Amino acid sequence: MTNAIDASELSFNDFKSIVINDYKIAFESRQASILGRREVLTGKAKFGIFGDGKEVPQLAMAKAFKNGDWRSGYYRDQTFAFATGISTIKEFFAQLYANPTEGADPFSGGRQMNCHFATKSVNEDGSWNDLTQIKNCSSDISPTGGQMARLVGLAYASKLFRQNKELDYLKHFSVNGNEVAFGTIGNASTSEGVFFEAINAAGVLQIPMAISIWDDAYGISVPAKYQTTKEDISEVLKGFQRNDDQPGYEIYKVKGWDYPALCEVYEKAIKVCRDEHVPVLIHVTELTQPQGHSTSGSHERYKSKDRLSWETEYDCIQKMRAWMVESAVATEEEIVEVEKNAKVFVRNAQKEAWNEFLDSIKPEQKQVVDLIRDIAKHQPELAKIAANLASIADAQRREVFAAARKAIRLSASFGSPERNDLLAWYKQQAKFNHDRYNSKLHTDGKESPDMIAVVNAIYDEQSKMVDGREVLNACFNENFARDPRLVAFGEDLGNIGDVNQGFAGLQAKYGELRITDTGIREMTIMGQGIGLAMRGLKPIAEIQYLDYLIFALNVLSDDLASLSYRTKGIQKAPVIVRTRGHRLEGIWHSGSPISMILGALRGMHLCVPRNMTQAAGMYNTLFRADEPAIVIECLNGYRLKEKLPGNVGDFTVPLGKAEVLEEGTDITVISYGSSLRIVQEAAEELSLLGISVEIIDPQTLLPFDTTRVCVNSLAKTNKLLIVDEDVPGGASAYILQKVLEEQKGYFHLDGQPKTLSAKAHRPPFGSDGDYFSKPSVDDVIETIYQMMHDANPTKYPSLF
Ligand SMILES: Cc1ncc(C[n+]2csc(CCOP(=O)(O)OP(=O)(O)O)c2C)c(N)n1
Ligand SMILES: [Mg+2]
Repeated sequence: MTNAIDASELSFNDFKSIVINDYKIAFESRQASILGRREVLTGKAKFGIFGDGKEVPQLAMAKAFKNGDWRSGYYRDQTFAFATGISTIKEFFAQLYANPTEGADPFSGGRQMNCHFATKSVNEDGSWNDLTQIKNCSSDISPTGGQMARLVGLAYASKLFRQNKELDYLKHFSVNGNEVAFGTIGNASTSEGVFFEAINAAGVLQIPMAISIWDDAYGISVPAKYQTTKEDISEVLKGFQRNDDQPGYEIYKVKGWDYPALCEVYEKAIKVCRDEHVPVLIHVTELTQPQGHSTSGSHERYKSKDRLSWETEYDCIQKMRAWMVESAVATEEEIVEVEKNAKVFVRNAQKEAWNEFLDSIKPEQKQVVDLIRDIAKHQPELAKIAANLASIADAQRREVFAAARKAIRLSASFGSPERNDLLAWYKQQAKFNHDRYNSKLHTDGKESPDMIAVVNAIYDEQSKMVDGREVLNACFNENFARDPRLVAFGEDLGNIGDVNQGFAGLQAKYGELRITDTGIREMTIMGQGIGLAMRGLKPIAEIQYLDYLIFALNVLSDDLASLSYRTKGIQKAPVIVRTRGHRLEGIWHSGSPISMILGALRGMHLCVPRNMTQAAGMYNTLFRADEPAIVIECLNGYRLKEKLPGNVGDFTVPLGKAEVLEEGTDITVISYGSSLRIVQEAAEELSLLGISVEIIDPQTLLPFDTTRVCVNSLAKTNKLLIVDEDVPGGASAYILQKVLEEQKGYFHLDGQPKTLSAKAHRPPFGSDGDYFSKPSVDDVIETIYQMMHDANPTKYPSLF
């Protein structure tokens, strides 16, 4: 049975059964919220946030949502998820319990809080599913408004699929760009900057984005008067309304308890959005929170008696029920029957989910109890650990493993075959637990960057010396010709071909749909990339200067970098973030905040090429792979001459492979990006002083030197210096951890390892500002000389 309501084509009985079915879904959803809260308050789950009070508009939204469409929403949308089949009630509870067993929580593998949904875009081997055949839900995140940036990209993809005929062959991703990207957001979250940025971007781009605002007049305890000008977001946004002369939005306002009006508005709004590719905004007002915001508190603390009684009266389910009776769609008895069945159904689903969760741990509990009891035969004091564990009625995995580890520790001095059995069990389980709790930081599928064949650059006598930017330009040109999925966009990237001319001339050649200027809106440039990449395209999303990455860091960290992990690999977004950084001029054009990136963007690859040829090789790898990455080109390198490889669009630089740039015997210097040229220059003078420097370029910091080039060098030189332009204790500390701890480099040192970084402040403008703030050739020479002096003061007398 279809659930669409088109009264002209329906008999009354069909209409009636659709409405009753809708009511059933809403009522079940409410029961799930009520039971869910109880599960948290009785300690069976840690926290809960539910969609009660928002059920009815989501029924209407679900009706308008077709296969191939996308949702980018927030934690209130469980009713939509039930109505579309994106979630079952049992799965909802499995997520509430954080059940990591395969298939129990299909959205996040037990990793996300409840009501954080996602659908399966990617198969086990990393290949794409047919996204036109499913109702797609991009993985939810908890930061309020965080869904907005990605929403722009999801909608923008439809525009590209409709307008760029070269993409017609991508049958798995789109049917003529007919797909609508549905967003949902709470009224209070519209105060976030990313909301306004996204609304403006979609209006400019004219894309099929349908944003619903669930307005319950609160954001936790803070009422609308502190949130929104005029306390009315659609009123405020009226200037976005399109008219006969100017494109813009269609804006609708509808009461959230009015089921027939909601169905009508959604049908109308989504038709405009889908057919004309016009963004629409549906402001759904007068919604409630029957149980308050979340399980963290009660709303009686901050809502007045009047408000609370209004919420009871205007509860959308109650209103829908009254309408059904008044308009004779259903009798009281019929409704009571639906409600009775729904309660039983939800209760059973909850019980099943809880029992499955416990049953997944019980065998482990029993095994550990038995294994410890066996050891206790020789070591009676361990019997208590086994008894304690056995006595826990609903054991968590943590408790099972804490007991096992304690027993392993306490039996260390009493080796026995029984202890070996426990150890063997523990080691085997560690693999399963890694999969449950730690896997899939990267997609690691068949198109992982690791799997891309290494192709060396080819040079011959005819190879020309060109500006660095021309190497990039040639690389982009060849790849855009090869792969129609590639698109690039950013500030000044289209018409003039970016501020350093890497894309010069390419918009004219490949068209505005593929190489495009954007507004100054870093968050949604990243979101544009994420949405496109989730829908099978290959975006290069540009941040004009590395310093301005900070404006987009939330989107990259919360959404892109966590995507594979938080969905346990069922979604991916191979966005390539292109930017340029390191030393140039002034406080905001010479940034090298690498430790910020290392700290915030685990899950992405971080490429720090020393020149444009290496950058091109990395792009060639990334264009053929399917994981997200950030490439930082050297700001001061675009006009330096480099030799143009004959296979500039094909040669690849593998990620994680460090290179020895210059061999030496006295000291190992690790550096990257623009600093490498400084180190190389310093090494020339040092050789005159009789000091032989081995210079290593890790080329990528995530991953870092997977073949242990650094430690092998250290084994030879026994001295280590790290040079970079980050703050002291920034990326250089990360490199120390990698080389000294992970690669066990400490073992080879014969003196104190050193780091030479920029000063803790940003550099003043002008060459002198650079000289006194960033590591200079003089600084490198003197630091290395001092290290040699420390080791052998006779041979290297003090300089100062
Ligand atoms: C960036 C960010 N800031 C703060 C929070 C904490 N927080 C969670 S929900 C919420 C209120 C959201 O209110 P609203 O958008 O109206 O949605 P509602 O819960 O009312 O449906 C806040 C402040 C968060 N999750 N993310
Ligand atoms: Mg709200």
